[in-house]
Order: sequence, then C-alpha cells, then structure tokens
Amino acid sequence: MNKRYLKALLILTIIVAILVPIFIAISISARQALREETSRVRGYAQDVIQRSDTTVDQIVSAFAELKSLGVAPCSAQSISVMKKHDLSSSYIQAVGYLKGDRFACISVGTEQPYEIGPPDIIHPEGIKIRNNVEFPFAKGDKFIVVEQDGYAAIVHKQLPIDATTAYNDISLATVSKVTGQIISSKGQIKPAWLSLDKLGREAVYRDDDYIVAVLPSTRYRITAVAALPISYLSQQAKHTAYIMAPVGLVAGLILAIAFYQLFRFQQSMPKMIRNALKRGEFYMEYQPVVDLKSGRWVGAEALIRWKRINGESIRPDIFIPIAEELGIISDITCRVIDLVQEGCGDIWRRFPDFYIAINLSQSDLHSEKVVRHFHRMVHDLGVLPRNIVIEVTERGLARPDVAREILQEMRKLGVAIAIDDFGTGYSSLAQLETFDLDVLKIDKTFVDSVGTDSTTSHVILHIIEMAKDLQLHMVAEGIETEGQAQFLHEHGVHYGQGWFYARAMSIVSLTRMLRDHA
Ligand code: G
Ligand code: G
Ligand code: MN
Repeated sequence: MNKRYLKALLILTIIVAILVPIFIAISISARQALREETSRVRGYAQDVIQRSDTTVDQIVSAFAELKSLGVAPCSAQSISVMKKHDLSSSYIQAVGYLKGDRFACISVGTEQPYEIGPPDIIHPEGIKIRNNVEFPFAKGDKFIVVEQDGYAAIVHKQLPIDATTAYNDISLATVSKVTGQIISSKGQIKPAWLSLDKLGREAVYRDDDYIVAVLPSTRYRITAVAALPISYLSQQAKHTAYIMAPVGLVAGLILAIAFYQLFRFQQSMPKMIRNALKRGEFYMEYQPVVDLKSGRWVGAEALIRWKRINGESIRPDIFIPIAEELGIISDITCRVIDLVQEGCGDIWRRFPDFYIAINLSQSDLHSEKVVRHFHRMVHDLGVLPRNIVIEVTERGLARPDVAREILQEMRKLGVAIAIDDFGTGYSSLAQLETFDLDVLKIDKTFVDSVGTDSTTSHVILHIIEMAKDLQLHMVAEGIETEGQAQFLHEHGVHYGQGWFYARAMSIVSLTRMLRDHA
C-alpha cells in the first residue's frame, strides 16, 4: 500500500468512525422515542375514553332512575332525585328537564327557565347533544348538555378531556362515532382525523407531523382522539445527537491514533528490519520433533525470534508477512540459514542423524540468493542430506513452475522437502502429486480436532491416508495432549511436535537436552 492511499483511508476511517456512532444513536433514539410517544399518545386516548365512558354511565343511571319514578318530570320528587344525582355523580354538574330548547326545571335550583338553543349532535335512540352551552349562573364556562326524552345532564366541557399531560400542545378530543362531530376538544384537531371510517377502529398512525391515536368506546357511540406533534421526536433526536457527537468524536480520535500508529509502524518496518539485520537482533529457537513411538528427538524446527534493543519482542507472525510484502524476506531467510549453520554445527557433529527444519517463504523459492546460501551451508558443514529439511507452505507452491525448478535443485543438494500447514491452503491433491515431496506436516487445527466431534475431526484421517498414498513421512504439529499423540500414533503418524513434548528452546537448551537424553 502506498502512502497516499493509506492517508486517504485513514481520513475516511476517522470520518466514518465519528459519524457512524452518531447516526446509529440518533436512529436508535428516534425509534425508541417514536415507540414511547406512540404508547403515550395511546395512553391519553385511553384516559379520555375512560372518563367519557364513566360520564355516560352516570348519565344513563340518572335518566333511568328519573324515568322509573313515573311522576311528572318537574315534580318535587323528581327534582329531589335530580339533586341526588347532581351531588353524588362525580362527572355530572347538574340534571334537569327540557321542554324544547328550554329548561323547565334544573337541579341547581333556580326557577328561571334557560334557553339553550337547538342540539348540535343527534344520535339514534333520541340522544341529543349540545356541546357549547353557557349558563348565566356560571358565566365563562362551557358545558355539554346530554338530553334523552327531555331529561338532560349537564357536564363541564373540559371534563372528559381533562387528562393531565406532559405536553401543552397535545390535542385531545371526544368525537361522535355516528356523525364525526366533536363533542369537546383541546388543541388542534384536523378534520382528516375525524372521518367516520377512521373513528370506528382503534389505531395509532402518523399523519404528516402528528402521531394520532384513535380509541373508540366499546360501550358508547363516542371515540377518543389524541394527537402529538412529531416535532417532539426530532427534538429528542437532536438532544441525543448533542450527547453522541462527542462520543463519536472520541471514538474517531482513538481509532485515528490507532490507525496512525499502525501506519507509522508499517512505514518504519523496512528500516526496523534492516536495522535488526545489521544489529543482529534476530536469533533462533528450536522446537523438537519427536518419534511418537519411542519419544526420541529426531530433529527440530528452527523458528526465528526478534528481540529489539529496547527489549520489545516482535512475533514472526507479525514481521514475516510484512517482510514478505516488502520484498526483504530473503534477507531474513539468509540470516536464518546463517544462524542455523552457526548454531547447529556442534549438534550435527555429535548427533549425525539429527535434522533441522527451516521455514521458507513463498518468494524464497524464487530467490537465487537463498539457494546459494543453502549450497554454502551444505558445502561448509559437510552435512548429510538427511540433516536439513525445508518447510514450504502451500502458498509457497502457488506458482508451481518456478517453485518446482528450485525445489528440484534443492533436492539435488540432498535437502528434504516438507509441506507445512497442510490443509489450510488451497492446493489440491492432484497438484501436490506433481511435486517431489518428502514430508507432510499436519496442521495444528487438525490435531486440535482429534477427539472432538467437529467436522474437521474426520479430515485428519483423510490427510493421513493421502500422505500414505503419496508415501510421505508425516509430522503432526501442535500436539498438546497424550490422547492426541496416541491417536496419531495409532493411525500411523510417526512424528510429531507440540507443547506436550517440548516448546521452542534456545540452541543451548536443545544441545544440553539432546546430550542428557543420549
Ligand atoms: O513458533 P512461532 O510462533 O514463531 O511461529 C509463528 C509463525 O512464523 C509460524 O507460521 C512459522 O512457520 C513462522 N516462522 C517461524 N520462523 C520462521 C522463519 O524463519 N521463516 C519463515 N518464513 N517463517 C517462520
Ligand atoms: O506454521 P508453523 O508450523 O511453522 O508454526 C508453528 C507455530 O506453532 C509456532 O508459533 C509455535 O510456537 C506453535 N506451536 C508449536 N507447538 C504448539 C503447541 O503444542 N500448541 C500451540 N498452541 N502452539 C504450538
Ligand atoms: Mn513450520
């Protein structure tokens, strides 16, 4: 990756890192707010319809008693029943009897007849509603008068919609289900909300900039409507954005710093590696390869280690891929060969059968320099062909023609060739057959699956069969338990390495332990 591309990517990442949390928070809070507001609006509608139902209950029971008296509607007995309901009904202000549009008598006990005008709403069964009545004894207040067969109940107009609300601009209304006319209301009520088809069914819907809840009474011909402007929601979202913006900013900054560090690390890598080669910061460790039957150490895999002067250790899984990408891996590999030659001479003199395995990267197989280094080591040490194994990964064989040529040259030298991490790449059996290989290393992932019932646990048996068909020696990697070792041994795998036997160790430890074993 070049510098400008990385910088653009860096800036893009920061912008995304800042915006994404804000966006997510806003959309979550908007949805949450919508849900809350919806249930709140429905709650108000419920409150309104409950009050309305109770009011009508009280009116129905007052009228029923008055009618059942069987006396003149304005007789003393009738008026005393009116007074009783007036006082005992929490929602009824007064009860009276109408002749036409005029009160003939009324429970609030004044003799004057009141003219209240014609009904505004007429329901079946002779129910007549006047929804905007004023009385001289309560000037300024508006009342609803509900009339049936001349008997009339007076209700304060604000009563059914007197729900205590957290918002000033909530709209509330009780509406006739029969005619769609408003009985009482508060706030803005759009005519569109009052179409008869809408009033018959319970619903919560969004209309332009309002959330509207419609709740018909199950007992009377009245529907409650409640509505809340949606601007409350966007206010809430804005509020969340103000809180989330700094969070997004901090997240973005942290990411930016992390990215920048990585960027600098990447940029400084070539120099760091060259310095490491110059200063001799690389050294080798060796992980023994064991004969699974006897437990004897037959060889060891050379594994590179990097400890910087400042004490920091960098793992090969980090710097090897970077070195490969930078095209400086062959310098590292040549150093590995030098270090092995330098460190293992003594071992080879004492244990002439012991082998050392060296890992090669893909591009090492195209490097004349690496091949020359091997030549020199074999020549200088006079090691036997069986003393050196090179491990190539499946990826290393990606360009088969070039790889095959170099591998053949190595083989002429007498070096054995192992395929490493087998099963983790894409090479096919057919392709594998075209190479002259000696050893197949069974990857740790397959060894891990031994004794489990994962699907991979069957694959290892196929790999073993295949290796036998191709007449390859097998080395199983990453053995951690006795069970795994036993399973592998029983299925014809002769060699293994792993923490169950030994971890990678210094050349000094390896030499000493080999001597002790012998
Ligand atoms: O044991 P360790 O954690 O070091 O191994 C990590 C990875 O680095 C393994 O995949 C191993 O094959 C790789 N590796 C270790 N040493 C070398 C080396 O000298 N050359 C190459 N190309 N890879 C190595
Ligand atoms: O890819 P290669 O096989 O070269 O890598 C060997 C890697 O496996 C090294 O990182 C080495 O430290 C690690 N290793 C070796 N034996 C074991 C083991 O028994 N358990 C685990 N977890 N890692 C192991
Ligand atoms: Mn290896």
